[in-house]
Amino acid sequence: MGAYQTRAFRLFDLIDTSRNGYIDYEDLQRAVADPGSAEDQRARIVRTFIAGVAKAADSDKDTRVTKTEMISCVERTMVGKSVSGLPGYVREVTAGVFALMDADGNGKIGKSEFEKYLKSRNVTDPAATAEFARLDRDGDGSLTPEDLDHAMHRFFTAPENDVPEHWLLAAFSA
Ligand SMILES: [Ca+2]
Ligand SMILES: [Ca+2]
Ligand SMILES: [Ca+2]
Repeated sequence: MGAYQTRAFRLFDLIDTSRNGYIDYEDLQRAVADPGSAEDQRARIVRTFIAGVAKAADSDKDTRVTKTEMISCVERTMVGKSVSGLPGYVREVTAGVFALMDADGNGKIGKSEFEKYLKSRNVTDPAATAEFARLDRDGDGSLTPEDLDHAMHRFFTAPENDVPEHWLLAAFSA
């Protein structure tokens, strides 16, 4: 199995909270009590991905998505295509993760915002913190929405193993 398949399956397993081997509406998280809170934002990100992938990947129309369906969808819609061609729901998820990290809402993510985000998601792996420098393509100490679009594109399409992924998986882990 190639590197992007492995990453997509890690994401799949995080989303499949009912552990039945499908991404389906059982995996949708209940609305949280506090609208606008970080937990609510995060639940929306997960819902956006599930709804998008349910539409884009369910080739046999049985209202649930298998890993095979997800990978064929990734290969059909993302692999070999440019960053600007990322499907709408994927871009929406990326924008959601960006907003979750951008605590002060200034349209950029500083290193401390990135670290706070990881901490809030209970991610303590030093490799996760080190992703900031790798995501910051121009090295100016802050991340733009475009940086995350590129990272998302690499997550789903790059043939190499060593691609930043904690920043994304953190938003999907319960
Ligand atoms: Ca299906
Ligand atoms: Ca910010
Ligand atoms: Ca930058």
